[in-house]
Amino acid sequence: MRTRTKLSAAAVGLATTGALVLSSGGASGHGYTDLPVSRQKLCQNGTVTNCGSIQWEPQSVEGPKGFPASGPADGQICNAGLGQFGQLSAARTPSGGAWPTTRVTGGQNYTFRWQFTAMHATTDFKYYVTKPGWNQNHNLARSDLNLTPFFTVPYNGQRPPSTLSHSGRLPTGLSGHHVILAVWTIADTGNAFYACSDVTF
Ligand SMILES: [Cu+2]
Repeated sequence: MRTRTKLSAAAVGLATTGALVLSSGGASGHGYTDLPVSRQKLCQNGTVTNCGSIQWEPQSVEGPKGFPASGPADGQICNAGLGQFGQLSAARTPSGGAWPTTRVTGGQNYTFRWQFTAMHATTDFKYYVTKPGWNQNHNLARSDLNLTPFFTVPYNGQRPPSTLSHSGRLPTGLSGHHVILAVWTIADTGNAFYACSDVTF
């Protein structure tokens, strides 16, 4: 399911049959958040340019599960530790600008949404947010985050629909630019999917 595998499979598929490309696509499907819009989605839809290969596969930000005790290393949380998607963890976009933000209101419910290209058996969804005074000038790290999720959706090993929305209350006491980290933990593999969304409270 790593990109290298998929790229080589796709290359073989181009040289041989379309069926191989199709089976490769099926095996590599996963998911990402689009509400609030995630960095990988901003790269995919062209709002943020020069992101590299993530623009072709915003669903592929997959890394070890177990955050925050384990999971991707500090500075690589938003790219799930995958070097080819490193742009996602940078404090600024590839062109040096600020990541576009979604406006949200603390203390109110927000409807988070995932888009899935494969509906894996799911342990849960967890949402984290940066702390007041977080360091906005380096790659996101655990020290920037409140490591207690503000919203958890247990899923008991079920498979989600292709689009999943759930409503959770945003924390109070935050203002200005923050990052929401969404983590989709898979029940039957060692992996989870990571999505960082920039918001303005
Ligand atoms: Cu998958």
